Amino acid sequence: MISKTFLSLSLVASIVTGAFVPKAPFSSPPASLLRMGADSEVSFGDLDGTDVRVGIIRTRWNDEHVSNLVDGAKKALKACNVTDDNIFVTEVPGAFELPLAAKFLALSGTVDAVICCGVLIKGDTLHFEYICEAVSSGIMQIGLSTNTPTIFGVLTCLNEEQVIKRSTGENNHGEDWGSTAVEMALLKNEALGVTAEKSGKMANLGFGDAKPLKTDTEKKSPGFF
Ligand code: RBF
Repeated sequence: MISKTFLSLSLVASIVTGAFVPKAPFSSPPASLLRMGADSEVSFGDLDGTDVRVGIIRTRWNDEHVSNLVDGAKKALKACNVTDDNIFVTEVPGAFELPLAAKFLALSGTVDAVICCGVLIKGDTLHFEYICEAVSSGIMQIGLSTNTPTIFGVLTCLNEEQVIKRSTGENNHGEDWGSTAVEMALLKNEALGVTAEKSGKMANLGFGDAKPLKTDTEKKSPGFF
């Protein structure tokens, strides 16, 4: 009952503000603009992250592998025009600490997206299972509760060989995470009707003719996030 009411309110608020108008089917960028991610499982359009600020939170556990992933993420951010000044890197001890640090960073309001970067390798005990579950659901919750796109940049592998395959060379998953962070930051801005500071343009990610919200009342409309 409560969730039905909430959904109806969200829908009404979205229609009233006119800011969140999904197109069906979602338009995809022309093939010429597509860049393939690591292992070619996902493709990305032409993302302009000129005004996007990204926080990377990385673990010291599995330091070497995580550094490779962070390098991959930075490479993709730069390919999307994110400037060095707009990339912030913070460390935490292990993956279990990632969600809370992501929450602090998201609440600081200083970034448009957060990438949580770590590597979990299965050992002989049940720690792996507990930490994987806690970290993945924790990171999801931070995105949903703070409205800051929070990227799950954590490899959960059975052994080091699997980690190396996914964190080096052409198959560095960090690159996907960098592009995903920019896409989600732009998508959030588009959904909220925020135009890019420099170009004054809206990203074209499928939310239709989003118009900037005009009044504080519209911005605080119940049910809209
Ligand atoms: N943190 C990681 O980021 N990756 C790991 O593979 C990892 N393995 C762990 C295995 C054990 C047995 C323990 C006790 C901790 C491990 N941690 C790992 C650290 C964990 O994420 C966290 O930093 C600590 O549990 C402190 O909260």
